[in-house]
Amino acid sequence: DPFGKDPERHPALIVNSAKPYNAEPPPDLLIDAGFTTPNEIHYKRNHLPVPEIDPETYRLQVEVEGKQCVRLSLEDLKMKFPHYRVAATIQCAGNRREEMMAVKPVRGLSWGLGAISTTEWTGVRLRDVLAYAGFDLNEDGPLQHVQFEGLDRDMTQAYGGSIPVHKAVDPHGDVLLAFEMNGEPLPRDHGFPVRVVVPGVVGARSVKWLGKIIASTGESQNHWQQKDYKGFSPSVDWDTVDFSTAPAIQELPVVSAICAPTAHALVSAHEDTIPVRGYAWSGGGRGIVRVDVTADGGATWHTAQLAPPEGQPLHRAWAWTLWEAEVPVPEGARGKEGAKLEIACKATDASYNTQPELAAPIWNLRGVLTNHWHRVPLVVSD
Ligand code: MTE
Ligand code: MO
Repeated sequence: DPFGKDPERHPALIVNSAKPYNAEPPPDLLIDAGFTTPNEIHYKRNHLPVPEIDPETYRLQVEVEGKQCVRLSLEDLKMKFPHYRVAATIQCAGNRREEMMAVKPVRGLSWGLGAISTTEWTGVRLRDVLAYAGFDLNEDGPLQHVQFEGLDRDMTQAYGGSIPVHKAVDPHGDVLLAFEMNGEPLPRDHGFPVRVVVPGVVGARSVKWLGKIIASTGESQNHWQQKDYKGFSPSVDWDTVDFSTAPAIQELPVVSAICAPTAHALVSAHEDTIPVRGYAWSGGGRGIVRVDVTADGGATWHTAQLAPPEGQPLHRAWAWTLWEAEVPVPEGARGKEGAKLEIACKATDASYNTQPELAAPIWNLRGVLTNHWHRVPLVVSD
């Protein structure tokens, strides 16, 4: 069993697939801990068995095309470069896929709203390591991509991907080679001993168990860069899809979700308002400027109280914003036992992007980029 040496996991996680291990925290647990997600309940997304890596013999290969390859030990990484701490949310492209599946089946794991988590990462800057390996930070040259390769592999391939060079070397881009997660060494599930953290970009590019970095003219040719993690029209199906026609997902669109109450929860017939809590986040460092909640299908909206992360600039906002709102029970349902209602939320980011109302117009065969209004059905009870 290639998965026989996978680590132990927290029993509260909802398992979407055991081998490889893919799991998410239940909605209330996801935000109950507050701004940062405890490592044990951070969602876990593995495509392959978790590799066993000896930190003593670990070497990171760094190659800048046209220069000699550099090999760095874990100790080298920690000693040669300044350390940075960055609070960043990582979200899987498939977060909330189960809602897209409800429109029409898709291929992929059935994620709820928990394939997103927030961490204080500690590591060194990718930009510093690239410069050390000979990358000229001042030249806009032919090397337009930075590729990452993981040490997890099966018979045919390793996991990998790439990001555009401007993100990789931007001093405000905060791309880290992280060795700590919330002040602890990276857990095995999250990439021990070193992973990339690409803030504001789809989780798929934050390559875990990092083995190799290549600054290159071309994009990564890895399966997960070329043949997966791309968006298509709702009219494209598995017979007609041509993955070469769509760009690899990098920055993600704005998203939000209601974590409490959960679906089919009871609203007391004696209460006039419903306390609602959730998260909102957008890609590209676009901070959240507003979250609106409705209990009447969008006729009226109640603006949520935001708890934005402290000291995070609005256009370099890598971490999510938690929010809460007191939403009046609509006239028609107030005090009426058995009445059904539905609450929904949508967020607006710093570029005034907001979420589409419905899933059907953004449906795609891989079930990625689900970001329509998040809806939660409720029942009034005594
Ligand atoms: N890196 C490697 N080496 N192998 C993987 O399977 N999964 C990617 C990314 N990095 C993956 C990887 C995907 S799709 C996501 S969403 C994130 O890791 C998940 O990170 P997490 O498991 O720490 O939450
Ligand atoms: Mo992912």
